[in-house]
Amino acid sequence: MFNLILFGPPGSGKGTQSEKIVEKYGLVHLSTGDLLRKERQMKTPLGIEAQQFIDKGQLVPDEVVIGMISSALDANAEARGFLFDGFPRTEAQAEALDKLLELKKSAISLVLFLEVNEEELISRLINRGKTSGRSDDADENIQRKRQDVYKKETLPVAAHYSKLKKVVNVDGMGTIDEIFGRLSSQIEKKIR
Ligand code: B4P
Repeated sequence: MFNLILFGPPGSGKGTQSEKIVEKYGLVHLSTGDLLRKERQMKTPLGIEAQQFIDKGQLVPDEVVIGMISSALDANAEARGFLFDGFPRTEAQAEALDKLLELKKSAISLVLFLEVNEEELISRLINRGKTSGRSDDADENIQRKRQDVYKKETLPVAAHYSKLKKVVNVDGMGTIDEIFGRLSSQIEKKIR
């Protein structure tokens, strides 16, 4: 199994690049952001609870997202590999993911870390907000809050996988195709 984490701050292009990666390499795409937005659309209790955190630029509680990922892994037992997009976002989530994969006699193969400077991130998200209709894209204060939460709660995930020598940093500035080329070459080094 080839299990990839696409890592990076909010707005670094994880969702954008994930679509291209899953199409090229046949992985199952698991985006906790997409899963949470689906729950909200369906107005499930989980979706309604999660939205209160998302609207403030905060993370949704660990047990909620870990439960969602655990069910998604079980629902795709035949997958040749997974692309985790926006997950794990805390150290507790990373530890839980490692355990879930271990139960499947598997592990994370590679973490690709998209590096983008903060001003570019804010500008991309403000732009996305013009058409996305997403409450968490609505204003710059929420964007800045999300970047702060990322630094405090999510960056330790990179340290967790760095200790296991699984992280490769990738320049996330440039055109979508240029960045996809850089990501693909790292994936191919690993699967070859
Ligand atoms: P997510 O849905 O994961 O989204 P994101 O971090 O905002 O964006 P992403 O990095 O995917 O950027 P995109 O490709 O869209 O999270 C939303 C919220 O859900 C979180 O804040 C949190 O509250 C909650 N949540 C999700 N997962 C969670 C978890 N595990 N634990 C707890 N809470 C969780 O790109 C951004 C924009 O830039 C787009 O408009 C795109 O078109 C543009 N763009 C992309 N690449 C570009 C490029 N190269 N040049 C110019 N523009 C580019």
